[in-house]
Amino acid sequence: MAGLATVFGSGAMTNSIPEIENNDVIFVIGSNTTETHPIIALRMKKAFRKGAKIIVADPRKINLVRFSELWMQQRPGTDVALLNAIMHVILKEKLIDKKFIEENTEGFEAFRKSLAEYSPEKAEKITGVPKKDIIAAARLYGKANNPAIYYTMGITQHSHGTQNVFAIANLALMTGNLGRESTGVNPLRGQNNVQGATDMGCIPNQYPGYQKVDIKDIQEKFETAWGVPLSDKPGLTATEMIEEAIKGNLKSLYIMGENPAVSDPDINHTVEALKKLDLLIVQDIFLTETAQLADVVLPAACFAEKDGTFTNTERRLQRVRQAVTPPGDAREDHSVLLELSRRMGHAMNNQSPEEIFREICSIWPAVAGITYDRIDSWGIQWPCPTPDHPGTPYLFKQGFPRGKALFSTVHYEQSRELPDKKYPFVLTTGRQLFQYHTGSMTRRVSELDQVAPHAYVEINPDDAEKLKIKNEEMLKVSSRRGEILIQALISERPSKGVVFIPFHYKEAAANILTNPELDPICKIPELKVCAVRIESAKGEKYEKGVRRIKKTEKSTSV
Ligand SMILES: Nc1nc2c(c(=O)[nH]1)N[C@H]1C(S)=C(S)[C@@H](COP(=O)(O)OP(=O)(O)OC[C@H]3O[C@@H](n4cnc5c(=O)[nH]c(N)nc54)[C@H](O)[C@@H]3O)O[C@H]1N2
Ligand SMILES: Nc1nc2c(c(=O)[nH]1)N[C@H]1C(S)=C(S)[C@@H](COP(=O)(O)OP(=O)(O)OC[C@H]3O[C@@H](n4cnc5c(=O)[nH]c(N)nc54)[C@H](O)[C@@H]3O)O[C@H]1N2
Ligand SMILES: [Mo]
Repeated sequence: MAGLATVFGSGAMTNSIPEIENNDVIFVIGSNTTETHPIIALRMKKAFRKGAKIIVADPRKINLVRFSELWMQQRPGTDVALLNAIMHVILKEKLIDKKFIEENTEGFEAFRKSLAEYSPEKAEKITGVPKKDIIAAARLYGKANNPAIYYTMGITQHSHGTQNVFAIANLALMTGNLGRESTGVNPLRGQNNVQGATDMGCIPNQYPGYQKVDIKDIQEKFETAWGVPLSDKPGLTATEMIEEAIKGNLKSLYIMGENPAVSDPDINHTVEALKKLDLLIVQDIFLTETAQLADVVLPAACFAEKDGTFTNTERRLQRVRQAVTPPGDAREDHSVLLELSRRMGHAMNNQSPEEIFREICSIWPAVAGITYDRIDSWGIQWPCPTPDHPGTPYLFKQGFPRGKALFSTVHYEQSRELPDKKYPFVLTTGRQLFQYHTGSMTRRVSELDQVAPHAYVEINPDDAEKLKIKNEEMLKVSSRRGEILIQALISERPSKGVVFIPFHYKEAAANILTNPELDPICKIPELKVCAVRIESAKGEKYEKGVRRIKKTEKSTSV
């Protein structure tokens, strides 16, 4: 998948946001778009009013289901089986784009054969989605002129997340829905500037612009640009660092703008790892749960207090301008880094955000044509290689980076922890509209606290009846790693046997329960599937806003 994976690895949308309006089929899989990307969801609704048909594949009855032609409620963790069966039907009903496959792709034969075993009947057994709906989805997507796929964490946060993404890429490739306007494979990026962070090499094996650290020419290019010798060894991913800290191999850690003591899976384990470090430095705008464990806290300025650029989910570089001055000792992140570097004996030349931006454009060819002047009033989408280039709304118009796109053969694998007698429910975790991640920012806003004041576990009415649970009753939810106290929210959203907890609330942190198993390729944790037990919490003490950490039998840190 080399060619496509480079781009999907960057997680950018292949196509742009305005193009959504002209999709005739919108396939949303594992994205609660109306709550997590509400502006993009507005475009989807606009397309819907223009006649687009929406297919939703999500284990929960999310808001977008109301607008959908078809909703497939798969069991969490079964997307490969679902997607392969959709492709099985597309193949059988001759809805593939033969010309596109011949001209633009490789590996079709092996891929075609791999689909044989994924009949809709078999997929129904694995996924719980009725055969007729799988066939209907294949026909809707396969016959559309401008269909696009939108996905997010429901697809990636699995021990087989990479396989899920490959399956999605296969679906777009076999139907020729890449490299054209209003089509594509579109992962919606989560944070305002996570695209920019990835573009800038906040990945252990790449320098800015997806340039690999272990390629000699690239190593030399960056050594010349920066005037320092550089290592050719890929570093560790964030999740691997926790393991190395536990083993005692990682001695110090500098965390900027993350709160892993609440956002990492199996928090008991994470906190133990952070405590084991010789030196923990945390640079944040607030004294978070992670910062409280630090030896040194560096106060940072927030987005409204600094200059620079943010790059959004459609690869658009945009200017950010300082609106207010930072409070107290808080400083812009880049100036803290410059000062640290100077004190450690390496004074950097580039000081202002604009100078740093010029350096970026000089070492990453895809943005070589962009200047502060050009993005003064409106951003530009990379690639933009020359000063007269208008930017690129959608990728692959002129073919794929590796020449031909490669089909991958992917097979269904079960999630690592499945329900059993002791832990009979599947827990899936995620977000809701009114809170953001670990709540370190949003839970300080009293208006948001009024609408979304506490954690809850969504549970299907049939399950609630069986367990004699009343709405809003306090429950104890436990997994092999820990337990939390949390209110019941009886809801038709999850199916029987599946429960959902938003991970925003430290006093009932979903991540005390989650499974830290990783996808072997991209090292993302399996945050969307683990096994839990649900009981009444009678006699247990619960305090709003007070962190409660309790281990159970097999927390990996015990
Ligand atoms: N309000 C708000 N918005 C946010 C954020 C926030 O914290 N709050 N965070 C931002 C960030 S960083 C991100 S990454 C995005 C994430 O955005 P999303 O990925 O949309 O958010 P999630 O709630 O994590 O999960 C999405 C959906 O995946 C479904 N799901 C669970 N298990 C599975 C499965 O096995 N297969 C499939 N196909 N679906 C499954 C869930 O039911 C859920 O509806 O949101 C961004 N936007
Ligand atoms: N169970 C479960 N866990 C999950 C997920 C899930 O779906 N389920 N989703 C995962 C995903 S996709 C994500 S993205 C993570 C998010 O996890 P985190 O990134 O750890 O969560 P945030 O609360 O967004 O933490 C960001 C921190 O940055 C600080 N900050 C804000 N602006 C600035 C700034 O300008 N400079 C500096 N230095 N700091 C700043 C904030 O105060 C905050 O403490 O959670 C992951 N964890
Ligand atoms: Mo995210």
